[in-house]
Amino acid sequence: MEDAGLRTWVDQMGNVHGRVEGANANAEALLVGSHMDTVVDAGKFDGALGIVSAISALKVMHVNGKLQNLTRPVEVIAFCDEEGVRFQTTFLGSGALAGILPATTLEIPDKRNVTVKDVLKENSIEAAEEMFLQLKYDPKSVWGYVELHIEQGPVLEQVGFPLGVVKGIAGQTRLKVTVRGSQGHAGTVPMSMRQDPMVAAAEQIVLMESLCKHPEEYLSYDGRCSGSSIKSLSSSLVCTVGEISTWPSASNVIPGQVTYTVDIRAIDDLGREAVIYDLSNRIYQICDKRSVSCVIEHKHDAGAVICDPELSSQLKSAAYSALKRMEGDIQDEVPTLMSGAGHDAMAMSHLTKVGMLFVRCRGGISHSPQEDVLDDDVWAAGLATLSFLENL
Ligand code: HGY
Ligand code: MN
Ligand code: MN
Ligand code: MN
Repeated sequence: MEDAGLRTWVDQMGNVHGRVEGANANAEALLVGSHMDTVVDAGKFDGALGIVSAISALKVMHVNGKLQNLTRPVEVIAFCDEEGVRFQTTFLGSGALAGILPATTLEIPDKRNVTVKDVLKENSIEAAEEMFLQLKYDPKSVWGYVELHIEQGPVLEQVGFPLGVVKGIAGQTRLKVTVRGSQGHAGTVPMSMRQDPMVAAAEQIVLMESLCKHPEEYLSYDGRCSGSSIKSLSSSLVCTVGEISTWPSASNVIPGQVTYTVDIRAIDDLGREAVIYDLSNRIYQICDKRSVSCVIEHKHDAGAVICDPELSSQLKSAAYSALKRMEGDIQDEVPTLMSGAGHDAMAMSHLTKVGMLFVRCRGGISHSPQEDVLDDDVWAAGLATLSFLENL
């Protein structure tokens, strides 16, 4: 970031910042960036591409002596812990700047040099509140937040367009379900006498899949969300069990405990809440039927976000001018699309208006080493970022 002419620092949460004041240091700042952490066994572009595009565009301006033309301060932020893989929460870095505490107590899997050890290790909310409040940005000092990100979905590839403007981001909930039964000898306990949490969890997970494929067959109108909202759910409702662990995890022991994660997303917040309410009841019913117990922890919740129309139209013109610079005239309109994936922009929307620009990614594959982009699309993304900054 320094060789792009930026003043740099790392904050207490572990976010990396690079800032240039531009022509008017008192103006509200544009924040631009994405996350530097990844999921396990990830690709190379999720998060990183947004950070590198922002730094590269500023570096071009710096090399051409144009940073002083920026009409307002611009701050690049590489957020930590957007994926929520390490502490079982998410948006820890961007949430700190936006002043939103993690939804629940943080699970710290290992006590070794935790990045924010003074706060998270004791897991004391008072200390976390103290630190989060120190990090929180003053909304009056921020003009907006823009994030460039790979689409992580198939739409841009289907429509044959390198860039797209994000209309909104689906809401998301993370649950942790712990099912407890009676641990026993695999060879001696008759099937009719088992209280096996593994089979209960398996039944719950299969149920989850069919409920999320056909919500209208499961959810009844209960005043919480309208019939139309339940109908519209199936277009965006997705549910994933990504992690499962069992204790004592030995092939000849009927498990005593099984724990699994649930990740539920939908564009409609009321619909998502109705799904979680109904699903929770069905999880408990399966436990009763199988004489096992369970605890459902609500680990994280982020409501759906609508991107700011003004920022979005500026991003659309920036994408348009980038593609014109590359290909001469372009016929089609820059597409707009929803994001099923979550982004730091969800946390930053609690602080300021947000806009996002998507870059096509091969096969829509992400959260996998197969994640890939076309060089020309990355070039277009960089040019679009540059054009956005030049027309701030
Ligand atoms: O899970 C997500 O949607 C994002 O990759 N954090
Ligand atoms: Mn991700
Ligand atoms: Mn991401
Ligand atoms: Mn034995």
